[in-house]
Amino acid sequence: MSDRRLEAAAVGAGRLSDFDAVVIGAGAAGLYMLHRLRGLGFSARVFEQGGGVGGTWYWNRYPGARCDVESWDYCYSFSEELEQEWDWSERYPTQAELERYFNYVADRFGLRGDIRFGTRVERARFDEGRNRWVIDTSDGATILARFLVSAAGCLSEVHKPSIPGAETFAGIQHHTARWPAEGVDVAGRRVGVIGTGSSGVQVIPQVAKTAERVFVFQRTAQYAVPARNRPLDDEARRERRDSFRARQEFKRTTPAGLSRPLAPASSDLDAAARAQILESAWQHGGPGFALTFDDILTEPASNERAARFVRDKIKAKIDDPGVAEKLAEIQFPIGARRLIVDIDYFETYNRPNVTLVDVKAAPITEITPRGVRTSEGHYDLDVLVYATGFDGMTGALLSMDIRGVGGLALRDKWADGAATYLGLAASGFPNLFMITGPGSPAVLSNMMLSIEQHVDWIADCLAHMAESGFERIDADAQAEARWTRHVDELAAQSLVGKTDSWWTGANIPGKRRGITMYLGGTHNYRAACDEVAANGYEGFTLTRPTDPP
Ligand code: N01
Repeated sequence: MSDRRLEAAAVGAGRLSDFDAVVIGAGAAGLYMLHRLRGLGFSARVFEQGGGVGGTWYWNRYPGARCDVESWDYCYSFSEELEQEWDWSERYPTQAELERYFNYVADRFGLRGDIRFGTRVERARFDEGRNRWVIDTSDGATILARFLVSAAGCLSEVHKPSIPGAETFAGIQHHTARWPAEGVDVAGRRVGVIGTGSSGVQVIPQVAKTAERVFVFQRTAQYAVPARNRPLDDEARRERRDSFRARQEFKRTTPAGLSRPLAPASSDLDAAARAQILESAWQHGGPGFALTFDDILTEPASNERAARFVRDKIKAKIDDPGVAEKLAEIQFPIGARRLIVDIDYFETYNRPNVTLVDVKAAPITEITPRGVRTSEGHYDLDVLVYATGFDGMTGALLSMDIRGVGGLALRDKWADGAATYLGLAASGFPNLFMITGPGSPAVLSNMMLSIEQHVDWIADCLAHMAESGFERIDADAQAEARWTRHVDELAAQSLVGKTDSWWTGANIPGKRRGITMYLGGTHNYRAACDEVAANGYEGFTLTRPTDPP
């Protein structure tokens, strides 16, 4: 049956609705986008595959899951009332507290009524004749929308490596990002954890507290700096609330969107000054350690000084010199992969029930019904935890079948790498916006700040279109090519672009290697987006219904 006839059948069955905008995802980005759309008087519908709001903080329920950006920096700033009403209890918020926050926001702004939970967007195609997106959802409905906004997230598409025999494991197995809400009882059990990225580093100390044995299968040793988490007392909360607006303004002027002071160049300092700065950053704790010097990601010598400092700190925490060596044998520049922030991670290896298994030296060969086999032996397990990460940046977008002008599939357009204009739009996909899409600072920044910046930019663009009678916007191919080249050039100057990680797509077999995030800093990125808007959406073609085709 043709698409039009399918639609006609859907209308007949009462399954077709027409909205100004459809938003994919009810995480931090989707919730705020819905709020702004409502403010513009747009009819909108959000589709969320999870059973509740919060996105990342809905799915990642594993023990120890916690944000590593400080609570008062990792929250919305669009509402002064919200900022006054909500209190954070710790320096770094737990998954549970963040999920409560997003539920509070959904209720506070009455957003739930426009969200369809447990419903995935499967397909979306742009109908050029009507300038409408035709969207098919997992519940069998077809929806028309003038605008389609992806708030699907940068880290939503789970990566589970294909290991021979994985399906035969007879025990309990879960990916950290699909952890069951009711939890998993590991008490007295033998637990294996594959992966030592941010998720593995958070879950391992927690399961080690009650499990009989924990086997950590480490392929790549990683830097981690202490979180130095602590509860916030009334005084600390008052101080943060009072300084919230000023901190928010300051964050907008910084490269990563964090409220820490800007760093000096390592090469401008003598050895004593550098040592003092590194020690004080270590004592302060948190991901800002990667920003200790402003040349840390560009100057190999500056990077190596900070890297050596952390490797020595790691070794000093571990009782067994052989284990210490394996944990501190880190062979990439610090900060070139997402710097991990830990709570008692390395100390956990001093427990008698925790064993580090070096699967770089002796790779995993198969998963059996009873556990994990490496080239050196078999590890009997009752529970297997996959802390193996995500198909980042493009995974969620490409898990849907999105087709633009002429039926071009986004998957085909991006077969050789994601090309976007400003990380907000893709040429040939009119009226589609991406929040924190590839080509924007995204996960290299404070996500809440970047989400608000994108949502505000999109909402302002929609308001401009409505006021000026435009019904269609598409990024120009030349503007997209220029921006994508700029993103690539910035990546080439940084140590980040030269290192294998999920940031560079190296964790996904067959994925084109290359960094898809904008490395020029959120402050410069914001200025670039603002300039495009101020120049009448330069680099985009806007069309009125009366314009000739
Ligand atoms: O995933 P990862 P993640 N055999 O890709 C290993 C955010 N986040 O979920 O490095 C053996 O970093 C893989 O090994 P290797 C944050 O942005 C934030 O931990 O490829 N091992 C690696 O050790 C973060 O960067 C927070 O050699 C295999 C691990 O799995 C991002 O999410 C908390 C393997 C994957 O690490 C992703 O972090 C959590 C195999 N076949 C996450 N396949 C906070 O805010 C994969 N691995 C604190």
